[in-house]
Amino acid sequence: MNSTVSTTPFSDQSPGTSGLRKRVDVFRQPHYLENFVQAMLDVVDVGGATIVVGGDGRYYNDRAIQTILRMAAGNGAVRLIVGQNGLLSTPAASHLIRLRQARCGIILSASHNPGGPDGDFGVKLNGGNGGPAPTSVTDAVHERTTTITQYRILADAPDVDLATLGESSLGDAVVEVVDAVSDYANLMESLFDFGQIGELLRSGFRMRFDAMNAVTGPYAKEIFEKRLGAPAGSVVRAEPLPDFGGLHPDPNPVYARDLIDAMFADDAPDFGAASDGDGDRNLIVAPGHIIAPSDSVAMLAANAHLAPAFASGLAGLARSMPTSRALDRVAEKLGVPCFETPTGWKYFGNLLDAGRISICGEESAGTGADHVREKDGLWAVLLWLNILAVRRQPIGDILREHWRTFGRDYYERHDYEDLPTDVATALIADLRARLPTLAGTTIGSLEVTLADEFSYRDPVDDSVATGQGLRIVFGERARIVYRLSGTGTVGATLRVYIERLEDDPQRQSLDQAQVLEELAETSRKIARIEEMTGREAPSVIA
Ligand code: VG1
Ligand code: CO
Repeated sequence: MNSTVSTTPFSDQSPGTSGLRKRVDVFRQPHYLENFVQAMLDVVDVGGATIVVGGDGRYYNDRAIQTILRMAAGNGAVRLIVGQNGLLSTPAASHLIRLRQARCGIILSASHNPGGPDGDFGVKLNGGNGGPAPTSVTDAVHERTTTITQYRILADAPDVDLATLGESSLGDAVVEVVDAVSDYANLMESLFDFGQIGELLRSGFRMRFDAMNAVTGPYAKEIFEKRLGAPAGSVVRAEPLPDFGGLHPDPNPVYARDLIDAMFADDAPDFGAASDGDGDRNLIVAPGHIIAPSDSVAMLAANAHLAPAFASGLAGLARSMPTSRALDRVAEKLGVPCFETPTGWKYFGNLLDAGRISICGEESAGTGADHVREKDGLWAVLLWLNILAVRRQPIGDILREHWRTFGRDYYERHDYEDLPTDVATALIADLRARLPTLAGTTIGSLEVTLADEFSYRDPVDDSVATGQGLRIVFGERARIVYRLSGTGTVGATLRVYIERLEDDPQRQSLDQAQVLEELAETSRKIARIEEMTGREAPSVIA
């Protein structure tokens, strides 16, 4: 029976973010999840709609999904498409929304954040194009959460059986449990040359894909081992676990230590990769070298024509502002535009929908293209494999050749985590106020050619996003960017992005930390980091 439950508004969701990410405990408070879900359903207006629902399988996924299904049915949605066992990787959910022409999708994930009873949980809304809801929608959802007084849910309905494929009814709605993997795997097969990649993988070439006990395991097994014939065991940590086996499912050099160790060993495989909790990020590792995500997207773009999906060329490229400028130089050579967007995948959505770009990426291990509207970890791995299958050269050689042609951007991101929010905000305000005095000055051997706060006018719909990070640019040579994270669940995180271009091939294989040392020191001085936060060094260097 459909019932209306009284509730009280809350304002936990920050405007501008496409979802809500909090500790599991917070989500378990009475009416908490329900409030947010009702706010989303109100804004989207799901009467008569088809909705895709699925998550990364983290702790609380199974409970939350039952609540969401009952609420979607209670709000008049007519078809609820759910991944088997409630699982869908974020890119697979994006694909299903598009394939089935759903009005929206609700994705349950806190991405690369840790899971388990003490970990994080999250819910986010994607639109009918398959991408994260745009700011206009997320702001409306935020607004709604602050005024909401009741939500609608099917009371007394039993849990839906999500283990069995097929249709069942929930009130007046149909729940359709679908194989989480097959549609996505078919999409990948339509984009890449599986014949050629299969030959490579069966030729003695060794790959290691680390699913980090998260959602990509079943996808990777199906695609790499079953369809492409990679030897069994090429995919490791392939079973999605509610607590990710205690890991942070974050494919960075710190949390993907296992993979790095394997790739730096004497008998390293030819190619290593990992993905995050919900499958939208990727890390690519060559034997003895971690490929910076900013480099990876540039190399993928430079070689994309080798894959069937891009055989006829690229419409354009885009990167988030803090991502290194390696991609810009590839775009220049290809003669296509390169857009610079604020951090967050939703900004690529309009450009992709309008056909203005074909490939895009972020420094935070996100790479993707026009096949879905989310970044896509396995897609990036497959494009790399397709390129390797055609070029038949070691990945390390391709990397060095790319640097010789385009220059190398030494790149690091320094995170100062868990700062008091007022301290972090004050630091940004202080630096913002001093930006005008920096332009034209010389710091060490570098001249500041631009010091500003980044804002973005969307070339498709003219919407404007302001306050998207402070940047200090030293011409083509170097750059420092400062911004506050929008995805944390406790305190504030200051991210400082540092890059330095080296186009002398003799100086492209130096120690990264050493090359960047002076610039890193400059980044701390300019922003008075120690003075204002008491921190002498970042908590994480990625
Ligand atoms: C981080 C990354 C950003 C990414 C976002 C979501 O945001 O820097 O590039 O788009 O996470 O990624 P922030 O605001 O914390 O810097 V995921 O894998 O959580 O969907
Ligand atoms: Co993610």
